Amino acid sequence: MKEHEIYSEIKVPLSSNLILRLDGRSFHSLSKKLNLKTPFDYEFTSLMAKAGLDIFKEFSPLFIYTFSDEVSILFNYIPFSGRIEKLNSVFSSLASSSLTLSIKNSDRYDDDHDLFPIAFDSRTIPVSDNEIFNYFKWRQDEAYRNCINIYGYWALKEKYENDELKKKLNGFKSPEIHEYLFRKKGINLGKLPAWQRRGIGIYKTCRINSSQINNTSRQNKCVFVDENLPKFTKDFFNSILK
Ligand SMILES: Nc1nc2c(ncn2[C@@H]2O[C@H](COP(=O)(O)OP(=O)(O)O)[C@@H](O)[C@H]2O)c(=O)[nH]1
Ligand SMILES: [Mg+2]
Repeated sequence: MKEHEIYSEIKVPLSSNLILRLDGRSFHSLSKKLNLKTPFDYEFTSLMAKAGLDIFKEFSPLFIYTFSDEVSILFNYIPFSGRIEKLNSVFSSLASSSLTLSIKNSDRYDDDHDLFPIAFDSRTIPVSDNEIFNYFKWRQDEAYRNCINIYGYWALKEKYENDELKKKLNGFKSPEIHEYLFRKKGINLGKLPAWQRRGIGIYKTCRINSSQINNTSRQNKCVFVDENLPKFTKDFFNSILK
């Protein structure tokens, strides 16, 4: 029967860098079931980052980036010899079980919730060195677009009903949303917490440990969950990918 497993040896190109992107399945429904806060729910976002951190601890990729219900993972090696079935299934299930466990263990979510098992999909994206920055800039731009739309939706929801709300939101350009939020709600989109505008990164960074006993200092690399990401630049990637 083994010969029927015809996809199991399909591999990503071993000479490329590898990115995986996981995306939560039907998280719009999940957000309703869990009564997530709008525009942003910090606790949920932290649990998404925790799922990223669990992946980081298990597989030591170079960089993980998360916003909303998606997680992108950049590797400097190719896990599972690049076998696509393995990559997609293991990483999406690791994220799914991490988030399910975290939600179950969280005080905020009581047992009355019929929390259906959470699922993520996964795709494998081989990129050249030059495209690493372009990829993450694309996702970070999407995070900011998402942030503007969510705040716009949240502010307009008070005033308009479903269909009219959609029409109104579609007709709004982002400077108009900025203006509306500032005028009506006193919210300056540029001053929102960085994690809402730019997402969260997980990567290793240096920490200097000094010892007074023998007067030495040593640089340790430790995993850092960065909720204050800058706008991505090539320099940012050059520094964290060293
Ligand atoms: N209320 C709330 N919802 C969130 C938050 N983060 C993610 N979501 C939900 O997750 C969805 C993710 O978008 P998308 O992947 O397109 O939707 P899906 O196809 O239903 O998973 C959003 O539409 C939100 O409903 C949050 O912090 N608060
Ligand atoms: Mg989704």
